[in-house]
Amino acid sequence: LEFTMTTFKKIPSSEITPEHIYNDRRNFIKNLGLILSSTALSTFTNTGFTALNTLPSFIQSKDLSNEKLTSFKDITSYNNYYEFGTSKSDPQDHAHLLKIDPWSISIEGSVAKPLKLDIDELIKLIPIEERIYRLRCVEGWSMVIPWIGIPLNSLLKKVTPTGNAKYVEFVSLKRPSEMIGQKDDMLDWPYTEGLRLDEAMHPLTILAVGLYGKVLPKQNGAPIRLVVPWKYGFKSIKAITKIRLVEKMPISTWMKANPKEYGFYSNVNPEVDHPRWTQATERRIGESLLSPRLKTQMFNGYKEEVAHLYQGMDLNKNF
Ligand SMILES: Nc1nc2c(c(=O)[nH]1)N[C@H]1C(S)=C(S)[C@@H](COP(=O)(O)O)O[C@H]1N2
Ligand SMILES: [Mo]
Repeated sequence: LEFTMTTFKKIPSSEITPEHIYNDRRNFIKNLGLILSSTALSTFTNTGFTALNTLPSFIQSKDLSNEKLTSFKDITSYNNYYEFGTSKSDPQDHAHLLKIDPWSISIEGSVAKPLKLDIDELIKLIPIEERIYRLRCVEGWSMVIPWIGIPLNSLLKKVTPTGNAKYVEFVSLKRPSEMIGQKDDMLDWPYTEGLRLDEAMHPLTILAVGLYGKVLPKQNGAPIRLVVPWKYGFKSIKAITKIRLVEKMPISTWMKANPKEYGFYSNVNPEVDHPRWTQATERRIGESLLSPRLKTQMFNGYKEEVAHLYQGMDLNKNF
C-alpha cells in the first residue's frame, strides 16, 4: 500500500481524477497480481453510505483490458436522465436537487419473502463487486464504465420468487419537486423498465451503487440503478425505488411512449436498425470525432454469455 500511495503522489493533486487513482490501482493489481483492498482508494472516496466505505474486491467479469475506460468526466457529464431534462448536460446541472438519503428499495409482488431495505442494509446483505462493462446507447454512442454493484440475482434469491414470477418490473422515483424534468409530461412518470426473469437472474445483470470506486453520482442514477450490459442504455433504469416480480410482461415507459421504436427486449443488435437511425456502428464517448466509428457487436459483445437466452426467437420481431 505504501507503494501505491507513492505512485499517487507523483500526480499533482489538482490533476488527480478518479481514473488516475483507478488506473494506478488497476496497473498495480496487474503488475503484482494482487488484490488491493480498501485503504489506498478510500482516501479519495467520499461516500454517504457507510457500507460503501470499504472497497469491493476487484472482479473483471469480462476481459475489456484492451479498451480504454471512459473518463469520469464524460461518464458524469454526458447523460440521459429525462427526470432532469432531455439534453445530455441537464442531469449534471440538475440532479444535485435530488435527495437520496434516506432511500429505501422494496422488492415485492410474486415473492415468498418481500423485502424493504435501505441502501446500507442492501449492501450489507449482499457483497458488492466491481465490474467493467460497456454501456451502449440506442442513439449510437457507447462508454466503458467501471461499475460497483451487487448481482441482481443475489437479491432476487433472497425474496424467493414464486412460480407466478415470469418478469421483473423496475420503478424509478417520482418526485417532481426535486426531479424538475417531471414537471413536463413528455414521459409517463415514474420511469419504469422490465426484464424477463431469466434476464434478471443472469450473472451479468447488476444493481450498481458506484463507479470508479466512488458512490454513484446522482446523474448516473444514485443511489441505485440497474446495469444490463447487453441491452440498450434505456433498460438500465436509474433511481430505483421498487422491484416487482410479475406474471405478465411489463410495459416499459419507452414502449408506452413509442411502441414502434422501442420494444421489450432492446438487445444491442447491429442487424436491427432503429426506425430512424442505424444501429450497426457506434461512437465511443471521449474519442475524437474524427476517429472512425466502431462496429457494434451483437449483444454489445456479450454474445457468448447471453445468446442462449434468445435461442429460437426472431430478433427482428422481438426487438
Ligand atoms: N430513471 C431513468 N433511468 C434512465 C434514463 C432516464 O431517463 N430515467 N435514461 C436511460 C438511458 S436512455 C440511458 S442511455 C442510460 C444512461 O446512463 P448513464 O447516464 O449513467 O450513462 O440511463 C437510462 N436510465
Ligand atoms: Mo439511451
